[in-house]
This record gives sequence, structure tokens and C-alpha cells, in this order.
Amino acid sequence: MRPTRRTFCAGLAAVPFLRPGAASAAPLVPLTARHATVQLAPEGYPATPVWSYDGTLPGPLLRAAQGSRLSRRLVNALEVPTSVHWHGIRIDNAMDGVSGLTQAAVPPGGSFDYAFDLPDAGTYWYHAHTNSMEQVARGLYGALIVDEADPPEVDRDEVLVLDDVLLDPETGRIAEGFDNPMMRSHAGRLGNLLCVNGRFDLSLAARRHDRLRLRLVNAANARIFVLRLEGMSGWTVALDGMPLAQPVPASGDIVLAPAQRVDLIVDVTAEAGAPAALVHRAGDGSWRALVEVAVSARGTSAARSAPPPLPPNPRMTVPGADSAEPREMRMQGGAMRGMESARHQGQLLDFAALIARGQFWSLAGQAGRGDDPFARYERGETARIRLVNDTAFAHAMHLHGMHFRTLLPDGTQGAMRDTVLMAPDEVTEIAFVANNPGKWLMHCHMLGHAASGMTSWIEVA
Ligand SMILES: [Cu+2]
Repeated sequence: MRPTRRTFCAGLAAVPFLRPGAASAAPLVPLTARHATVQLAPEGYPATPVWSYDGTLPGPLLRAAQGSRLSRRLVNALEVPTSVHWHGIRIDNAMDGVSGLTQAAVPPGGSFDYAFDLPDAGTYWYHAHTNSMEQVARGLYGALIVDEADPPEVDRDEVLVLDDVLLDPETGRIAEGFDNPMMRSHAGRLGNLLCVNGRFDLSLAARRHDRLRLRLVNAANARIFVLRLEGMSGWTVALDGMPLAQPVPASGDIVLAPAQRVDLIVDVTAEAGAPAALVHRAGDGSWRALVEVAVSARGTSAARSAPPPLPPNPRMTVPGADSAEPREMRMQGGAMRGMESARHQGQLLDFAALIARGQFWSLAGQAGRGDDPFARYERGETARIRLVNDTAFAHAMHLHGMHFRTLLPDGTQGAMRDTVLMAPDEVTEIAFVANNPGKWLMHCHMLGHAASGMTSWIEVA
């Protein structure tokens, strides 16, 4: 019997389409940048229109195993161009998401396929990197967790994304004025509503003696959070995703600058019903709950001993830092100090001319990303940069593509991080192995500072 068209088609469908490369041709899971409305402010205040990933704030929690590959199709359903930066991932340069440097911005209605390896376990995040000053403030951010093959034993693993939102209390809308010179030339855009995971009143439930892994991400534009544990005691086990060699007791202030992350392993010590919280230091110096922990009846386990360190990630050493020649990146500008002059778009301009162009800051004499990189490195070379904060403000300096270590005065190396907070007048030396080829941004993560001069870049051949 001759096969009918119908049976022919059915037969064809039964043939497995397992040609090489077929898997990569499958459509990627979308990550859609779009409008949404969320209730950020307390009940009684209006809801807040935001720019979101997939309609939520924060965007969806992305989670994958160390050593696996993550892929998402960014779909731009906004009216403005955008792109996604995968913050802290030691990533292929073409996937870094910096529009104008590693890719063209994705136009409204357009899409871009991100697919990259995840070499390191830890707490990372993703956020817009096109006009990020405005786009991150409007809600384009989310957490990205890369799981160890052998994670530490805890009762709960909680991802806490901190934000500091500037709302108009009358309308509930995100306040405009992203180019406000006062904010840009001072400490940056500070908000009037602190949120964790999009809630001003986030509360966790736990039992006494529960062990929690708290993964804190600071997604705020400019707020430096100063945090403490109340009714809990614990250890810092990772910074900016990278495990510490040994857990460090988190008994004092936990300082989290914009873009930084900290992984804590904490034990609930409060009695049932007694106060337990992650508290933050408010502007008036008082300590207020940021995340409350409702402690219920005693858990089954008793108090435990200190946790072992997390398994290290690959390539965490920086050999040759001592003998590497430091290059100085002087940070200048801002209110109270200003600067003599800086180069901007190929011209040497005095401070008044820079201000007229919305440039309040400079890095190594350059305001904004120039045509030439701050430094070029051979692949595999150990790079050393001496950051000199010549301004009256704190800055959170972030390097894309590679983690660095700070070089401490006693000759040892600090924790491996991707963002370092610098106080006014502070000098910090950082060193890293320039083993990731490409063009990598280096900028202040107070996003108003980055948008008004504090953006530089390096190139690894
Ligand atoms: Cu800054």
C-alpha cells in the first residue's frame, strides 16, 4: 500500500531530529524586558509602574549548576533600547551586555540571545547595562545563583535582593530626574523606600537553631547598606560570589556597596517569638529591621559549630601581584572637590565645560568611556591598578569579566571580588590575572557617577 500523505507525515514526525547542533537551534527561554505594575509602597499608597524582567521585581531568580551553561533570549518589549549584563560572571566578552562596547543595544521590539558558561559557583545578579542609571532604578535587575555541586548543609537558602527606590509618594511612580546634577555630583541617587525582593516588609519564617544561607545582593543605584544580624549569629562565607578561604564571623557591621554581594551562613539564636532580623543602619543612626525573621518553636537541632568553607572556585589565585607594575587610576571630581580638567569625547575640558556636558567625575583624567582603554594587557598577564580616590565621596569600583584581589598594606591579598568600596581619600591597589580576552568596563557602580564620568575600560588581548 502506498503511504498516504498523512502516514508519511506521521512517520516523518517519528524520526528523531537528532542532528548535531540541533539542541542549540532550539528556541531559547525568553527573558522579556517589559512594563509591569507592582505594589512596592505600603498599602494605601498607589502601586508602582516599573520596567521589569518577565513582569516581576526583582526579575525571575535564575539558578543553574556550576559548570553548566545559561541561555536566555532577551526580548525587548520596552520603548527604549536595552541590554543585559551578567554581573560577576567571568563570561565570554560578547555576552557581557555592555551596549556600545560588547554589543549593540537591543532596539524596542528586538531580541538578543545570551548563552554562556558558568565557571564559578556563587551569588551573582543580572541587570540592564544600557542607560543603567535609569533602567536599573526602574527595576531591570534580578538574582543569578550558581549552585555548587556540593552545597553546604543549611535548612534554608534565601536570596535577598536589596534596593533603595526613589518614589513619588503621591503617585507611587518611580521619581524622574535621573540626570539631576545634584544627585550625580554628590552621593548618587538615594531613595526613600528600602525594598528586599520587591517588598518593604519582607519577613522570613524560621525555627530556633535553624541554619540559613542568606545571599544578599545590593541592587540599589547608590545606597551603601550597613547591616547587622539581630537574634542570629553567623559567618561570611563568600563575597561577590567568591568563597572565602575561611568563614569570617559576621559579628560586626556588614557593609554592602552597590552591586556587591555577600553570602552569610547564620544560625537563628533568638527564642521563639523573640526579635530576629537583618537590620540596617538608618540615616539617623538607629538600627531598623530590613528583613524580619519570625522565630517559631524550637527546631530539632541544637546550636551547631562553625560551617566549613565553601568549595573554592577555579582560578582564584593572583600570582605575581607583588612584582607587577601598578598603573594609577586617579578618581576625581564631584561636589566639594571638583577637578581642574579632564578629557571628554576627545577634548580636554575644564571643570565648568565638563559640568555643562553633565560630566562631574573622571577616572585617570578621562570623563566617560574614551576611545582608548585605560590599559591594555597581554592575555595571562597579572594586572595591577592603584585606585586613588581623590574625591569627597565613596565609590564602588567594579571590573567586568574578571575578579580581582585587593593588595593589603601588610603584603597579603584581600578577598577576591568584582566590586570594591572606596572611602573618600582612600587608596586601594587591586590585582588580577588578565586571562579573559576582550573589552571590559571598569566603572563606579553608583550608577549616577558612572553615567556622569566614572566609566573607564581595559582591554585584554
Ligand atoms: Cu562613584
